[in-house]
Amino acid sequence: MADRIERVEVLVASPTRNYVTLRVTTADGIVGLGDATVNGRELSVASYLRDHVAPLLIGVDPNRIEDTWQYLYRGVYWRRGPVTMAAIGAVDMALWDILGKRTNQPVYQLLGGRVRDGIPYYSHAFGWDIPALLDSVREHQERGETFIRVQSGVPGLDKVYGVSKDPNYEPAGRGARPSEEHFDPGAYMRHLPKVLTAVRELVGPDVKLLHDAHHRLTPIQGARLAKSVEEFDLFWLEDVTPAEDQDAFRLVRNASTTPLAVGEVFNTIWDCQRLIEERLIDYVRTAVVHAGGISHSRKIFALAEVHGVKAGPHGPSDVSPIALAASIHMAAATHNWGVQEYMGYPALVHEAFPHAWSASDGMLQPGDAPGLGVDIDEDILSTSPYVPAYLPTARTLDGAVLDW
Ligand code: CS2
Ligand code: MG
Repeated sequence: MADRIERVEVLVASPTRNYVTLRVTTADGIVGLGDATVNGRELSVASYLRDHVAPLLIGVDPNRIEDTWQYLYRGVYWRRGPVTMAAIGAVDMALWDILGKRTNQPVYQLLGGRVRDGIPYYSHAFGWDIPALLDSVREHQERGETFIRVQSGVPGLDKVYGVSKDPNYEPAGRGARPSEEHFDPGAYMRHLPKVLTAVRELVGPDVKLLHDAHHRLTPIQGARLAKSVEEFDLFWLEDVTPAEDQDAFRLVRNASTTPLAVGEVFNTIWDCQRLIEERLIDYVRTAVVHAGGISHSRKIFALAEVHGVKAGPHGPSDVSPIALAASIHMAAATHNWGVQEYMGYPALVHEAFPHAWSASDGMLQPGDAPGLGVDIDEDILSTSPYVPAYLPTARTLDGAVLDW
C-alpha cells in the first residue's frame, strides 16, 4: 500500500472565473486533485503551493493524510490565514482523493459512510426589485428547490451584495482594481422586512428562506435586524455582523431567536471556537477549501456537533467543483449537517471540471466514483489563462471603507 508522491502541479486558469487547482501524482500513477482558490488572491496561494509546499511533498507517502496536514500546519511555524489554509486544504483534498482511488471507494465511504439519502442545498435567488426577486424565487421553486436564499436590490443603492445582471451571480469583477460600491445600512434595514413579507406571501410557510447580510452591519444593527425579521421564520440569517468579533454575536443572540449562520471567512477551528462553544450561532459556514481541507473541517464540525451547532458550508462559484465535491462527500457522512450552499456554475465550469456529483430537485448527490469523483479538462484549463479579478470594496455614504 505504501506509495510516494512523485509530482505536484499547480494549475491556475479562468474558465469564466479564476480557479487554482492542485494536482498530485504518485509513483503508482494515482492522481489526486485539490481546490486552492482564494477569490482575488489566487496567485498568492498558487505561489505558496508551488514555491513552498510542492518541494516538501515529493517522496512523501500519500497515505499519511493527517501527518501531512500536521506537518504543513505545525511543522512550518507560520500558520493560519486564508492563503496557508487553502494551500493545506488543497493538499488534504488531493490526498483523500488519492486514498479513495487507491481503495476504489468514494471519499464519503472512507469518512464512515452515508448518514443521509441526499444533501439538501440552498440556492441563491435575487432581483433588483421585489417583482424581479419573486420571479427568481419562482424559477428556483420550479427546479424543486426548497431552501432558497433571497437577496434584493435596495432603493437608492446602485449596487448591493448578491444581485447582478448576469443570471449566474459572480461577485468578483475582472480588472486590475476592485470596483467600489456604497452602502446605507438604514435603507437596507428598512427594506429587508418588505422584501421578506412579499417572498413569504409567495412561497407560504414551508419553504426554507435564508438571507445574507454579508458582514455590513454593526453588532447593534445586526441585533435589530435579526429581531425585525423574526416573524418571517428564516432558516438562517447569514453574516449579520463581521465575524472576527465573536463576542458581538452575544448581542444579536440575546435580541432574537432568528437562527444565525457565520464563518465563510474563517480558516481554522480556533476562529469559530468561541461562537460554537458558547452556542452563539446555529450554523458554521467554513468552506472545506478555506478551512484546511477535509481533515480539519471534520474537527470543526465535530466540535459543532457537541454544542448543537450544524454545518452549513460556503459553496459559491469561487469554491471550485473539486472543493464542492469534498463538501458533498463530508455532508453525506456527517450527521450534524444543516444544508449545503450551492450557487451553481456556468456551463463552462462544469465542462472544465467534469464531476460525478450531481444536483437535482434541491438535493446534491456525491456519486459513486472512487475518491472525490472530479476530473479536469486540460484543454479548457490551458486555454483559459488567469485574469486579474477582485471582489468589490464597499464604503459608507460618507466615503469611509466598510466591510464588503
Ligand atoms: C457569499 C459569497 O456565497 C456566499 O454566501 O457570501 O458570495 C462571497 O461573497 C464570495 O464567496 C466571496 O468570495
Ligand atoms: Mg455569505
